[in-house]
Amino acid sequence: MIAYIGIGANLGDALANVEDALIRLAALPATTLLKRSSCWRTAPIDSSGDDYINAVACIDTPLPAPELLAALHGIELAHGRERPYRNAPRTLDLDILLYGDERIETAGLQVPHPRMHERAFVLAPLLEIAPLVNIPGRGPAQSFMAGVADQQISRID
Ligand code: A4P
Ligand code: MG
Repeated sequence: MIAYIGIGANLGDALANVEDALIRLAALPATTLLKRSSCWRTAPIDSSGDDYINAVACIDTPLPAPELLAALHGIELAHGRERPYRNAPRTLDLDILLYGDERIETAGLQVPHPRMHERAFVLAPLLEIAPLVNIPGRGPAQSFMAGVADQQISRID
């Protein structure tokens, strides 16, 4: 299955944490890292602390979505992720943005990620590697960029 993973960090060496997450994603069982975006520096949205580093990865994985989520939690834990409160600053956050064209609505997992279309820190790196990608149930990711134009983001060369 082709899946898109959102990566974010704003604690510790955020850039290094994001780069390490990409290495660990590529090392998941039978999984291939097909594409990765640049790293982007982004102002916190509904969150506090330093600017975030965000990126998006495209992987091909045989892992079912719940197992992929568990694997992502394992990578977060390897980076000492703590969850003192919702949207707290974090060493590493990994979200399943898209899982093929599936729509998943369970207690522990919602895909497409329910807020991805409202966030420049997701849309800009996603469109960098998948300009034509569709958000199931919502439409082309590209069509949401105008609505987030006020959010501060910059690509890191
Ligand atoms: N969960 C449900 N669906 C998913 C999914 N598709 N992918 C559950 C990953 N997890 C999913 O997440 C809470 C629970 O969501 C998990 O237990 C999982 O079962 P979390 O990672 O523990 O907490 P969180 O990240 O604080 O919550 P959430 O809802 O993921 O937050 P958001 O909405 O993703 O926002 N600003 C900038 N600039 N950059 C950022 O990366 N990130 C956030 C987090 C806020 N502001 C930001 C950024
Ligand atoms: Mg999260």
